[in-house]
Amino acid sequence: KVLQVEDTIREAQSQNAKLKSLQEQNDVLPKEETYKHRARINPRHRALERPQNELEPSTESIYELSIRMDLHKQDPALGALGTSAHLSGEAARRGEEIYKKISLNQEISERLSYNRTLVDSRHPACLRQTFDIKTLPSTSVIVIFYNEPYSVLVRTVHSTLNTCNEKVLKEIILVDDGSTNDELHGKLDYYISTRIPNGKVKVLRLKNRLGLIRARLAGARIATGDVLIFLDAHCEANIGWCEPLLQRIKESRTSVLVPIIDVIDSKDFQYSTNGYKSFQVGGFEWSGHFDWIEVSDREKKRQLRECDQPREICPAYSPTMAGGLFAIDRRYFWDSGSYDEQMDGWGGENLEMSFRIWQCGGTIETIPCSRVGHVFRDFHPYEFPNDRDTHGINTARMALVWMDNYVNIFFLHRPDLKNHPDIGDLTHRKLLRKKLRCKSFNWYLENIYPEKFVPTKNALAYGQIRALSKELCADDLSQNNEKPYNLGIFWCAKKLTKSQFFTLTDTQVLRNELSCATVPHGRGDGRVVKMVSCMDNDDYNEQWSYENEHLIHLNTGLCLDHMGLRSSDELQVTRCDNDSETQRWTIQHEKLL
Ligand code: UD2
Ligand code: MN
Repeated sequence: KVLQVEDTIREAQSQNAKLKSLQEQNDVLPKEETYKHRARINPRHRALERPQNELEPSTESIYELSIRMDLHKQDPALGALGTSAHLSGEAARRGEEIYKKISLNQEISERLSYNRTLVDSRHPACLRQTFDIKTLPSTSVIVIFYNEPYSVLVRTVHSTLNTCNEKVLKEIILVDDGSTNDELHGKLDYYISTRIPNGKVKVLRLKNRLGLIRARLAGARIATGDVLIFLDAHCEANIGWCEPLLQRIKESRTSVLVPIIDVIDSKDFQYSTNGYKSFQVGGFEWSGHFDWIEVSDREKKRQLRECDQPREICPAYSPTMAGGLFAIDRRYFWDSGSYDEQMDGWGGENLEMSFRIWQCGGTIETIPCSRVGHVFRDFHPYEFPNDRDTHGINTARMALVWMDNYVNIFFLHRPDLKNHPDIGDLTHRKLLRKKLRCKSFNWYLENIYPEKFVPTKNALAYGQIRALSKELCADDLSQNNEKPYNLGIFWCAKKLTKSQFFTLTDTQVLRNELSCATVPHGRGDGRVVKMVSCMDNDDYNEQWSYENEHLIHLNTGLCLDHMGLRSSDELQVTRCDNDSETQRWTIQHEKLL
């Protein structure tokens, strides 16, 4: 059966291609072709109102056929309730092949129902919440896309329609950011007009690719709902996710809200949650990247103070947001500065909005009773405009406007971006900051994210840790800091970079942004130095002292030693020896020493 379907699909595709080339050659269709395809159109769909001449009837029939084939290919049992899906044989091979190209198993996506069910992953207390639908603000859901696989995008639309109360869901606006993939044009329009007939789904087509930031702005400009909800084009919204967002905005117009983002596996489409007991909120790294952090004890206390629901379902203040999935009052979106329109491509807009909202009087909150799945991919399936690092350039724009003198820490981590010619003019955004009378970045750090480690603050020394020769430097060898790793050594970079950035704090902890240097228990004098996740309280992190160019681990009394790289490119501690050249280190910026 599957093979038959595939044959028909292949036939439809080849017809499509033939038709296209015919259209290109003559700009009209030969009579018998028109006739043949017209015969296959379902009269019910032809009767639907549609602007005249929008689509050639014969092209429609190809779409109709192709859409039916799509539906035929789907297996309602596959991936039901968000379970993982597996293929075998030829299909499995095709899945792996496409995965290598776009970091998403499109073959599986095409076989999952557009309306697949998910397990309700909310905290039980969420089920007791009630909403007065009549008084909730309405919403426009905005989904931008650039060459997303068609089935993934359509599932995003269906899951939204299935889960967001139709009384509050005013419209779904799909913004096509200049996709070049044919399926996303005529076929998508045809699908929407024939399968989603209530007119709630609109497509805004941008002639050229404008990048994620300007595409979202274009969608927001035509939106009419009271609240804007942005979603990526590869999401599956879970039951009851809409109302809690709208309810909170009704109570607090300047709150920008994010759902809990559940993970849809890009290989097998398994929808997984981390349970409902805990979830993470947004943080950032000094290199300008978003990261996930635990809800702090400080924040838990605030929740208990300020919210009369069970704490687990209370809004949780989030220092930043991931950026793709959030709800914001439409007028507040514009009043608070929307986005920096000069940001190109992808990246950086999320931290910009996060810092701006907090510094200018709003809040960013995770709403635990709202859960939406998102396909996290290992790499971007698309190229960046002019092959530029738009994430870096956009982040530099953000940092120069919002981070005050902390911008220097950002540039210490990203020397490549300092004075980058593409950063462009910032007058507008600086004016905005003035106009909105926003608070300082120091205020943000002290009040919104006091747990954030500031590498130059309360530091005895920071920067590169250089061996005597000054050619070799301590280096995290780009380990991801999620697991413990051995501290390494590498050629010193000409400019300070993230992997060689260490701090000796005034509490004598030797660390980088996330990990602290320790020496594992054991005997003997040659021992590796392990970097492990720092404890919040420095009383529990191991201490080091810096004396006469030696870095001494206090618990063991041993000295940091690169041993002339004799054994490996990992650093060790050995018995301190004043004559040893391999135990002598200088730290780039010594303060208070
Ligand atoms: C995350 C965000 C994403 C965005 C990004 C930083 C989540 C889950 N995702 O990356 O929304 O904030 O960080 O910029 O928080 N797209 C376009 N035009 C382009 C490039 C992308 O329309 O030129 C679309 C793309 O089809 C997708 C959306 O923008 O729907 C986000 O892109 P992504 O999914 O590649 O970003 P992601 O999730 O890695
Ligand atoms: Mn995404």
